[in-house]
Amino acid sequence: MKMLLKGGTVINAHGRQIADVLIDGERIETVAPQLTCPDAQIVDVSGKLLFPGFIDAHTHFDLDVCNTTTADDFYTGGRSALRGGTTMVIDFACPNKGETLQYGLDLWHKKADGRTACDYGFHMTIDDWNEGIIAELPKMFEQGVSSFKMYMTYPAMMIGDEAIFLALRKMKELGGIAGVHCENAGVIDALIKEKKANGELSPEAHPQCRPSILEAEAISRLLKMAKVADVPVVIVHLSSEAGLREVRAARACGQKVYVETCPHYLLMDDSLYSKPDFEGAKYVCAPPLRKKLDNEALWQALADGEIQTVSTDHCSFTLKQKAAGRDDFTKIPGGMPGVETRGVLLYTYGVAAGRISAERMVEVLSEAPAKLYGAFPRKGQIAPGADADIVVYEPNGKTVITAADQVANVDYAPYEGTEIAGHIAQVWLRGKLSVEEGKVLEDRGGRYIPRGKSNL
Ligand code: DUC
Ligand code: ZN
Repeated sequence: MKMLLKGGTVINAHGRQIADVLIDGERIETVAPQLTCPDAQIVDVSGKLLFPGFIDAHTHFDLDVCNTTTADDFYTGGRSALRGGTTMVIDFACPNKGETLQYGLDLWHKKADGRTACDYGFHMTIDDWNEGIIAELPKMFEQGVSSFKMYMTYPAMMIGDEAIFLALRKMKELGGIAGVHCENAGVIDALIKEKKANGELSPEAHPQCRPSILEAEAISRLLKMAKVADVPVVIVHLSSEAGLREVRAARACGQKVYVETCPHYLLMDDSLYSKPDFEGAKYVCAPPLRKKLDNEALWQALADGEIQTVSTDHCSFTLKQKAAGRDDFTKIPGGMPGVETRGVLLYTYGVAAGRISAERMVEVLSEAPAKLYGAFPRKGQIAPGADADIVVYEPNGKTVITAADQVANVDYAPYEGTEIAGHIAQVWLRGKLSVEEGKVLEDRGGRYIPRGKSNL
């Protein structure tokens, strides 16, 4: 069955045109003005903006963490993502220390296969380092996993500088790319002990134990290790101007560094941790929210091309789960929901607010993650041959974000009451109308997308 989306403005990362999009099955056949095709079903999208399906390269669905499990699994998280215009997520498969990578990958397939609304891939978390894991790395590539994650904090997952360095060398040898969570674990632990000794146990203490300079220190250390290993790296969820300065310094010396940030580091600040009645817990995540000056520095960096991608770090917990830390902020599970609102927030506060162009939005939400994580040209663009993943955006009118409206399995919305410019009218996933006016029509249509090597 052919579909012809007629009269919209097609926006790719490097330009826009008023054009019709002819879809044949799962793929885009032609993009051109005034197309006719007698055997196609016509869909009028005049006046709408057509974006390539968004890719969220940083989600945590169905993750056991902090003595609990994230509120969103692949079913609820996938629906939430798709409703927000995200047609592909790349989630972090996460074996425990002592388990094999293959066990972790098989487990993530079990969690996701047949029950996810959007397409998906997996990064592999390297939270252990031994001969077995080294031997398994090439097998990950054979199964479509070309990107890896390492942590410089969290005892359950961190592996230390020596192992990080050796893993980076392996990335160089195998052509993989690693994203790293950069925070200084030791100093954070010391600051937490001080806070506890002083009886400072509310969410307000959380950002004070994780100052931005400790993100900057870890970024600097990582980048120096990557320099010696002679390999590009990704700084995931960059939160601060201090961290950005370290990236600039490395780039000035010729190093290749990719940077991801998240909507919450662009739009929210640490004053939220002081909200009364334990409300600050809603915003506990790591790295923590920073200052308004950091928000502005990151927006500028996004506009200037210093930041390549915007993902969500979607790691959702209900208020009941957050309440585990009512008497001790270190027990608040860290993370927030985000997949459902990333696109509309970027459109509203980026494009409609005049901070970035719609093309730049497409670059950071679609094309760059597709290229960085080896899914381009199949994903990340509206072009002949690509998967027909299309977000049909109505730019007129206003909508409001509320927890009551969202399909994520969470009983609060970090952006509750925020007014949005326009709304997502339709989402097409591989040629199938899968969301219409907020209603998710296809619950389990997502497919595993094996990825090749990074080509950004
Ligand atoms: N940060 C969070 O806030 N949650 C999940 C993992 C992470 O790095
Ligand atoms: Zn994360």
